[in-house]
Amino acid sequence: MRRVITYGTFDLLHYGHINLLQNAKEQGDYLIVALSEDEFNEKCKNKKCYFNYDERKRLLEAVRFVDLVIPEKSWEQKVHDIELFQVDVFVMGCDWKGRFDFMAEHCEVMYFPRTAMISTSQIKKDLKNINQ
Ligand code: C2G
Repeated sequence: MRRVITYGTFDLLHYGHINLLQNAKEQGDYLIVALSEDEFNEKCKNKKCYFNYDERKRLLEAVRFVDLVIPEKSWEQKVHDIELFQVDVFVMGCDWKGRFDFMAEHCEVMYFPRTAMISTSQIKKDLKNINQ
């Protein structure tokens, strides 16, 4: 079984996330999503999510490309995750291109194009404008 992993916040789950998850799943047979916990988002990624961890996890678990959701608690857990879950492929969107090349010692590293014209922050901005 070829195992794939990806990491992210996945707040206000949208079709850009789904495209990434589909691309990731297509690289293997089993997709693990390491989902940023609320504390990690706030302290390390400067992100305040609309949906909390449990709500984001629930949404991801309903996506047919996703086989397992685990918590992302720190930037440093990735190599441990790769070894623990015997991961073959690490996938991220191209906005991270190069940032995780060090992982190539442990598994394949793949970056996919981001989906244009959609992001969680843009959704929030658009909704704010609608209500003004
Ligand atoms: N993404 C995408 N297209 C978009 C928006 C997001 O392909 N229009 C991808 C991102 O490149 C990322 C994944 O979807 O690979 C999740 O995006 P975010 O939830 O914004 O996650 P991020 O803040 O990039 O967290 O340790 C790594 C971090 O946890 C990644």
